[in-house]
Amino acid sequence: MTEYEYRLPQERRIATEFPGPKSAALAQRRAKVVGAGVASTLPLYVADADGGVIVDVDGNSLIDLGAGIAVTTVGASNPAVVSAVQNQVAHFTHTCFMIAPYEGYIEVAEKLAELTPGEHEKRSVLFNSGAEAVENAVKIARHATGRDAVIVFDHAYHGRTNLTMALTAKSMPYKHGFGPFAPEVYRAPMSYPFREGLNADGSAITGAQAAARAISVIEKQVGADSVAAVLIEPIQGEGGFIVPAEGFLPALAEWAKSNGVVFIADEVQSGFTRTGAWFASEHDGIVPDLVTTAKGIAGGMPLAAVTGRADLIDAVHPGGLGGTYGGNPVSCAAALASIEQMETLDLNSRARRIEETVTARLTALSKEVDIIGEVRGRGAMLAVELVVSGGREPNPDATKAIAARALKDGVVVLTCGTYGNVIRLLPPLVISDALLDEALTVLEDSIRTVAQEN
Ligand code: PLZ
Repeated sequence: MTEYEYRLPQERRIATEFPGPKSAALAQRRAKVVGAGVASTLPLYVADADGGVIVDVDGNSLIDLGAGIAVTTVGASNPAVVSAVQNQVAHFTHTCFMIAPYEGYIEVAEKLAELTPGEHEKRSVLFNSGAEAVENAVKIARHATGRDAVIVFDHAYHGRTNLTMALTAKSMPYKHGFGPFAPEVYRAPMSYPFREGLNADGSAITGAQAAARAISVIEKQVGADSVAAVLIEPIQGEGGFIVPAEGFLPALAEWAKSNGVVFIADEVQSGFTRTGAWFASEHDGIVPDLVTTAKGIAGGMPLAAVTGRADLIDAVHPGGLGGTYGGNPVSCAAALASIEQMETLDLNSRARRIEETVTARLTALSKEVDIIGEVRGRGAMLAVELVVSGGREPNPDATKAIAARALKDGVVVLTCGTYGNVIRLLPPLVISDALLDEALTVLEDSIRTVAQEN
């Protein structure tokens, strides 16, 4: 990585018990006014964040391996983003692109056309959140095809709004008690190599076989000519950082193409250099018809997009897509600065370096302890799936215990997975090598300790 100037000391510093007195006081105030349905992973309240650290109100400095769920790829206070935002707010915070348009929105759309997979003519529409982008991709696909059905997959996560809850697989906590859900959503089996059975002859199920299985469900239960879209995360995020078997995504994309079905890649979590490529779709050589993006796109400011084939997106009548804040000028300025930072700091290479370091260390550890089922992922979207000693049974208790121990020692790691048994690593890509190494040592110690207790 070329030079990145850190504002805060890049260090792990434990100043108090967790939570410290100021965080404890904030927790008390929070309980009286903030809805209980919003849960926080950390018991600490943030005062500052930069590079690879989060500093709390009591002066603790934690190493951040979560990046606010894959958002602060360029850092939580990247100087280029800060200055672009400051400059933009000093001019105008909002005019509403649907009322009085501005250049920043167009520039972001130009960048999206350049960076997303494929050389075809593209259009983009900007929104505020990942869920909103996914909803709009479905709107576009339905409008363009005149069909209703949307195919999603086991373990999928696409958001918390009514339609995206229907698209999301996991009931607790995302859907439980929140129905009824939007209709015409059908779920197909995913390719999940670690949890897949083997063929009768003991060979692993290939991506092509897993795709054939999914396609058969779609054709038998829905019918190809009713399907508007196949919607999939090229690497599943909340569902467990599941990397499908090679060939799965290309076979699905091919089937979609030959059946007039819109193939939507949800790259909200995997996009924008996270996996060592601009988009995770590139690893599988697929060119989606539509791509949804959010999170990493704007360095922490809320922005999301649907980008894709001009003929599909332009099929929608003028006025059919929009929203008051979609493509807010401050978020657009932040996005342009973030993307420029990804380019100048070459964060794709950085993500691949992080993959090498982390994978080597955790794979070595997996030979030493027997609760690591699999180490997987791409770039800086990496995961450890935890199992009951020696087998494949999910081990959510060990997972929670490991994350809690790491936190106690000043390292923030997030968990995920349908079975709650996956530790995921999503560091800001500007984290220093030294800090990443230190965080890995803490994580390894936590895993070793928990493995001994199991
Ligand atoms: N699609 C692939 O990962 C958001 C959500 C965490 P929003 N993932 C983190 C939580 O518990 O709410 C996500 C995603 C993929 C869509 C979304 C939704 O993005 O910006 O949270 O709406």
